[in-house]
Amino acid sequence: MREFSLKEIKMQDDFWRGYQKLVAKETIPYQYQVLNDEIEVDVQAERQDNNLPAGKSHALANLRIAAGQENGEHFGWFFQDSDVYKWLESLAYSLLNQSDAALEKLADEVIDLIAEAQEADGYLNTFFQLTRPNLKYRQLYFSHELYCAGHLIEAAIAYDLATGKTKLLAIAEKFVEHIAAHFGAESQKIQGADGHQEIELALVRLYEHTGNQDYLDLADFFIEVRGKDPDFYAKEIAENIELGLSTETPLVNLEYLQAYTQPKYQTQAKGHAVRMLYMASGMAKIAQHTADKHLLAACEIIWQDIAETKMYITGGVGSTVQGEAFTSSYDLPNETMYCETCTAIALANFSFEMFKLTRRHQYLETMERALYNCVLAGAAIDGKHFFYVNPLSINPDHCAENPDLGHVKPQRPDWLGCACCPPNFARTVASVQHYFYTRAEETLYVNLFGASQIVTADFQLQQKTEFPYDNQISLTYQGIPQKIILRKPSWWQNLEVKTTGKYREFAEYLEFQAANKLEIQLTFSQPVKAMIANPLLQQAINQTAIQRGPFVYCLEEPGNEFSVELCHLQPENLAAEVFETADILPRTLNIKVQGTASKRWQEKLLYQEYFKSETAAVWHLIPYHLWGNRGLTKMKVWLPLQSS
Ligand code: FUB
Ligand code: ZN
Repeated sequence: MREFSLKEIKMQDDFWRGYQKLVAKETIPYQYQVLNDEIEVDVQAERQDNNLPAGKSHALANLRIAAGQENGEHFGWFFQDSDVYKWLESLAYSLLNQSDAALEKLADEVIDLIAEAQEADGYLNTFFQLTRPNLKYRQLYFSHELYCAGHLIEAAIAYDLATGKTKLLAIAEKFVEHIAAHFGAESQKIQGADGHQEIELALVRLYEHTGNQDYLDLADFFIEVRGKDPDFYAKEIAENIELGLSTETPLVNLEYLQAYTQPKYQTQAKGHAVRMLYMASGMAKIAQHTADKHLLAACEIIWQDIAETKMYITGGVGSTVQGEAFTSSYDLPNETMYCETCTAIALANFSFEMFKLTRRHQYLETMERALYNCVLAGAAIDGKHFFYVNPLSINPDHCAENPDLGHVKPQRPDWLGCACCPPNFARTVASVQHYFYTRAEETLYVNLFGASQIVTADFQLQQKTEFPYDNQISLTYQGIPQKIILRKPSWWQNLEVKTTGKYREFAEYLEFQAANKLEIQLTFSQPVKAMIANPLLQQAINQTAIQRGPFVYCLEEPGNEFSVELCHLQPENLAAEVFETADILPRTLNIKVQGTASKRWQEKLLYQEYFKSETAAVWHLIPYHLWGNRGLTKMKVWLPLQSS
């Protein structure tokens, strides 16, 4: 199965296209100003730790210093360059959605700067160039040299696609040449992998873009070499000391780096969550091209471990700030969680790659959950404020006082010292259409819903719908005869299908046979669902989360008479009402449910003997991704069940 080119699909809906316009108009110009330190913004450290870089981005300044255009020192994280690359990638996708000469000019200038910063031999990483040039590729236990290279590659592919300009691609390929000269199976080359996965999936994308098999082989090498020699990092540290290149003697956590064994033997999601998921996406992409059964089996079992035991209902993952990591199964704390925006992006990607690999629809459900909830929560509706971690329950007072919540921000900051999430959000939204449709042989897959159009050399498909605001979809197909497989999401009910052709209905999809023309009309309902968790997930025990369509809902203070902690719901008697407002987004689907409010708060006592004391209450819920857009507020996703 393969993706369509982003040139072939256009979003036309209010929802995603609305977000894409916001990204083009507000987010991309704003992010440039931040990366260029040209506006006063509050750049916060991602958690309470005075040693972390904060106060400014300096990402473009680092490149200017490396290019010899400016004097100064490197500032920020050792992967600060990747912020610029992800910004460029989002800009490129945005140009595909709508041309913008001013943005394109800005991108060309940044690309010229990157070219100047690149060393003559192809190496490019401002942190190592400016702070420790003799340790290039020698501190892989933490280094993000290849992570940054991966983001450079992804940006270069996007910019080539959008503009046909190949300067950035040439920079990226020259860097890859340098990497290939230093890493590889040959004994004289480095037999280890970078501290943060990303190069693997990017190299497969480069292979897909250029057809150069060497890139696929190099991607495969990086997956194969990780964890092959679990002592690799200890040896590199010892060698640096021996050669007098460094005195650093860090303790390397192999689980954190997914380097405790080779990825193909891994059976659980362990360690740093984004690293894990970027690696798994790379593995799935390689398996698509090599049919490697070991990689496929590992991907399937890792995905299952996540989706069945380690994923929040919002599609975020990562249960602890310590190592930004997965913990054990069924450990999903709602207040101290990590749920970094990047994890949801990575989970959507991994799930999509698994769908392309196996054609199994379960992957699309998870991809959709991540996209419509945790990913979108990553940015405010002004497109200029960003969450790094995405709580499912918050009390701003607790955040202010409790050091264990130092990473949980009650409001989206202007920017972050570790700014991986904001441009990741932008590139994901700007390219969201690539998740909507896929193709294999003579089959077209419709994966997601939203007004959009595909135009290729051999067919056209128009999806007309007001979804998510309405419950009807019409599809008009014209082109070569082919099968159309339309996903049936788990949240559809009362489906009615009308078509000018024949179709068969399966549990998870509808299959149509299109001659040269086909019309399909679907009507369905999106009932308000009271979700419950597996009882092994004790952090959600005796609670319910409200979901409608792909959206998980939450309670926050505005619009509610009682404090959110007092809410109790009885799923059988929700009497839910869905209503559209212009409260947050111009079109927001809110939900009103009947429930009760505990009156025990009237007592001053902290503890007392049980007594039943509830009063009827109407609760107003909003889509989770929109929380935190109306000032400082408490917020909750999981709501206690009313005692009977
Ligand atoms: O290390 C690069 C990125 O920064 C990771 O993916 C995030 O988790 C954050 O640590
Ligand atoms: Zn991030």
